[in-house]
Amino acid sequence: MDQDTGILPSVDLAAEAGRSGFYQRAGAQHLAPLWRVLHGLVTDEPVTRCVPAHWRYAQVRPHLMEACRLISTEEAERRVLVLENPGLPGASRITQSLFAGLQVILPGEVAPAHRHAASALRFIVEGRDAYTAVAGEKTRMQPGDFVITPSMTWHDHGNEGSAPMVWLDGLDMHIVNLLGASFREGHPGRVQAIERPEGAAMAEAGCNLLPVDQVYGSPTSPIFNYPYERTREALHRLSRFRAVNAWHGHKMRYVNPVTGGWAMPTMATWMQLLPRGFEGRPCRATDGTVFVVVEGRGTSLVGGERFDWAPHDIFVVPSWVPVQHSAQDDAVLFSYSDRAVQEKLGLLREEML
Ligand code: GTQ
Ligand code: FE2
Repeated sequence: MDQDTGILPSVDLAAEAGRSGFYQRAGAQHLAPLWRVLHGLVTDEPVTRCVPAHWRYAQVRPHLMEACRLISTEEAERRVLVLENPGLPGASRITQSLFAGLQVILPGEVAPAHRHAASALRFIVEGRDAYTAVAGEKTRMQPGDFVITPSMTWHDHGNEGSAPMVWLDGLDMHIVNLLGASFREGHPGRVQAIERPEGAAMAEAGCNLLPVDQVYGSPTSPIFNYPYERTREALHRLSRFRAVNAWHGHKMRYVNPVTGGWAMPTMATWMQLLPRGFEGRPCRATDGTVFVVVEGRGTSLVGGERFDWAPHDIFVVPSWVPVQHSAQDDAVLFSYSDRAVQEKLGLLREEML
């Protein structure tokens, strides 16, 4: 099959040349022959230009710091370096469907309030005590925390700490844009009004209890900060009594306590502990997945590529490419993908190899 046109090799090239006038006349009426593109549109297996890729934090960080010298959060709105999949340059995609970027905010800086239809996740990489305010409530963010900005909620960020703060932004805007459903608004003020005390969401939804009189309308978890302290404790505790999964190590999914489903309607999120010496078996799935190394060193084989990773590194596994992880130390990996969407649409396929 021809990669560009999707045309089958069975097509008679001389006859095809004889049809060129027809193609031109039909084209003038905005009509195109499906037979020239069919097999590129409906592929036998997932086809994506997205390739396996690895960003070493040691090589990324100097660029984040240089960006801090070159532009303020005020001017940039968000000071973010986009993690561009090398197979999709200029597309602001790390996988076929998802965005990833590293955002940096310096002590005293504010990233002004706005809201949009796209949902965002934040995974904290470095620094302490910067806050994000979401829908009238602030949360202070620490390394390893998983923080959610639901669709159309006002959000602003600020660094009240004493060191630069870096986090990974994961957004679903390419899914929103595919559907033609994007909206965005700037807040009239620089920051939104704070209407709830810090910790309100955690008390209401993060303690295995829900208020009896609360009505839930949003598909997003009411918990908007899943602190690493608690995630880490759970992983280490369960690793002491629970059998390790041969593919995933000890892998937990972040859940919405109201529904038991994913914490976000579009993006699935996980945290996994690979015990020291773990040698995982390969698996593949249709959801291209972004991994962030939280702790430890190890190696992931992604298709034919070998990624030797260290804390704060990021790597991506494209759709349907086999991956297998091994760990030198006790290692912890955060990950996210579009699995929440694929499951809802009945599209997810997974193979344990
Ligand atoms: O922090 O609000 O990386 O709206 C991209 C879009 C971050 C944010 C991004 C955003 C944000
Ligand atoms: Fe935003």
